[in-house]
Amino acid sequence: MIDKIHITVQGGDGGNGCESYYHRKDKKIVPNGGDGGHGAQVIFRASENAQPLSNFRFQRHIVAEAGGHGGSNGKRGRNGRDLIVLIPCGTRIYDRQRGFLIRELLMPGEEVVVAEGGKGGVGNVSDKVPTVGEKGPLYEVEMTIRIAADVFLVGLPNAGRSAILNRLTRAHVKEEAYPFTTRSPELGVCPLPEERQVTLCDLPSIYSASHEGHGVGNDFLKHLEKAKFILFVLDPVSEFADSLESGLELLRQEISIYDKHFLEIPCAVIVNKMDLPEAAEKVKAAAWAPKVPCFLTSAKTGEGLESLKEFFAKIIRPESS
Ligand SMILES: Nc1nc2c(ncn2[C@@H]2O[C@H](COP(=O)(O)OP(=O)(O)OP(=O)(O)O)[C@@H](O)[C@H]2O)c(=O)[nH]1
Ligand SMILES: [Mg+2]
Repeated sequence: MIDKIHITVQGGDGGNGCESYYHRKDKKIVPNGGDGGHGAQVIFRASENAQPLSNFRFQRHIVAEAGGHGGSNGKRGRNGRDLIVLIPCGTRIYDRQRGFLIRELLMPGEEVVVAEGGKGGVGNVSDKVPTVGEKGPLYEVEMTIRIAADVFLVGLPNAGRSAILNRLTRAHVKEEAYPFTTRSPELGVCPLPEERQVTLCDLPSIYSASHEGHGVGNDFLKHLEKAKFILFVLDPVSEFADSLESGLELLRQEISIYDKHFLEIPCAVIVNKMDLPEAAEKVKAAAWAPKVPCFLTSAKTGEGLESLKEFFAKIIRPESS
């Protein structure tokens, strides 16, 4: 899933002013060139029916309509028609060159002018000096979106997050026996009783050096800003942590480095791979009891996944499903 895209946005060029003369019967020459029309602006509008950000890959340069050129007899060129670009609600729009946030559009119908149109040129009517229209300004824009899922799966590499997402939803995310398979957030919808559902998001893995940019980095943690719930997925036989406790502590530490408020998001723990005898033994020996709800699961056999769904039904209120 693409959550960030770079594009260029350009306002429409202004139309040129016209230089023309009217030869009167009394031999007098009267300048009568009209002004050029103004170029159109590019307006981004939030909409629930907008295409996903990924579709902008096929439309990297957005340009608004140019203004018409002025004509003789003082005829003014027409103004370009503004270009409305629908973008998903929750998109943040940044000016990349000047490095600031232009706006975050949250609610449907909210809009912002991203590129203004160039002014139309002046015609030579009334002896003015004719000018060409202004070029529409060009901006390099970055759009990012926060994923609005109910539950985010956070874990060390290879813990089985993607496997759990695939078992609970109809997602077909790649699961492999090596770490860092998932490189961008993946979504799936898990059906619950009474026609309810919960949206799950599998985030790429984090480990002790994620905040230094290693692995897949930690930029994707921005999506936790909208998280209602975090499920920490732990692997008892992980090579990235000595124990379940230290694994959870490492995950909590990494998310708090990104934003300490993330520690306040309600959470639960999944101890996965319970079908492996060595995992089951380690869990038994550790006799660890985290302070938050804990589920013992196996994405391979399906163990514990029904209890997890029952838990989702409790934590996700009907109106938000
Ligand atoms: N035995 C067993 N293997 C599992 C289980 N869950 C996942 N696996 C395996 O563990 C490996 C990693 O699973 P993934 O789902 O790709 O793990 P991930 O947490 O998404 O890992 P990355 O995205 O690569 O960081 C795969 O080979 C899975 O088949 C489980 O419950 N039991
Ligand atoms: Mg994965």
